[in-house]
Amino acid sequence: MTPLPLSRSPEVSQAQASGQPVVALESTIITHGMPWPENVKMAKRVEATVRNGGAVPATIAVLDGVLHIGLTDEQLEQLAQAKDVAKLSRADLAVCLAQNGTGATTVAATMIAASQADIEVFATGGIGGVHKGAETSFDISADLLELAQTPVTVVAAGAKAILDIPKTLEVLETHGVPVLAFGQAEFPAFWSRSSGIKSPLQVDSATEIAAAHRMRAALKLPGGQLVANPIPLDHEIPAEELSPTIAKAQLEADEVGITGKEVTPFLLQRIFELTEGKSLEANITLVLNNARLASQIAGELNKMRR
Ligand code: PSU
Ligand code: MN
Repeated sequence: MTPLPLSRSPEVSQAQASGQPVVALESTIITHGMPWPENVKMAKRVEATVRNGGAVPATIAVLDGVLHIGLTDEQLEQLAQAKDVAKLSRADLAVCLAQNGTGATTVAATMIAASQADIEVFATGGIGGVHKGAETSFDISADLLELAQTPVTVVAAGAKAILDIPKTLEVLETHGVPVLAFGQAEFPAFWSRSSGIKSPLQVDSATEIAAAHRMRAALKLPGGQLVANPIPLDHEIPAEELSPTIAKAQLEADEVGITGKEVTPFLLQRIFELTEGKSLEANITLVLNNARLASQIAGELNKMRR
């Protein structure tokens, strides 16, 4: 069989050899989710937060045909500044590796890589979901189907208002993905703690999340879990405040005819521009908050037998 060109950073190799907890981090949030230079600052702060939480960060990306599990600061800087980096989801990963290409991994592709590298927990900001108007566009992120088949617990801040939250939850339910709101009954909506929609499930500690992860394996169920961690109170932006901006960005996307994998990056960028950075600041805060929780979960998982 063709061997997988996978390379762990020395820090990640050492952590795994000595049984320390590791948290996976994605790279599309760096290349397509935030503008330079805030993107690289965010990436480094997230890594520092994971270390402070007692775990080792593994930022994942494909560089020149190698699937990297953990990047050096130099690799991170290069990726964050590079123009036209490919956005790699499940469909693109093998082709990029085979062509010796370079690309940033989405939630779906990062889950695949994490699982290959024996990493069980992954922190990000927002996952992809079912877009508004999906009944005609069929735009449903591959992230949702990945959660149904790859055994990684993903910590995100719920779903963005660029997505249709009820439809996103329906698809997750259909595919048997546990959706766990952390510390509250409501499913959080990324920039705000409330969405007006009850979460399918609630958990109140990292220990419970880790135990549920292990129990899923005991049941021999494929797939992971989605932990929906609400943004810290002092940073939330009320839904009413952002909704005209989101509607405007969406209208523009339709007018320009944006489709496929360009939809999410286009909307994110326009929303950052239209809010003059306010949404970006909140976005960074919630990623850090998710990194903190993911480190705790990784620590708890380490205490439990596989
Ligand atoms: N949502 C965000 N920030 C992001 C993304 C989503 O708030 O950076 C990125 C993630 O990498 C996610 C991807 O996996 O977009 C989903 O893209 P799509 O909707 O094309 O599947
Ligand atoms: Mn899509």
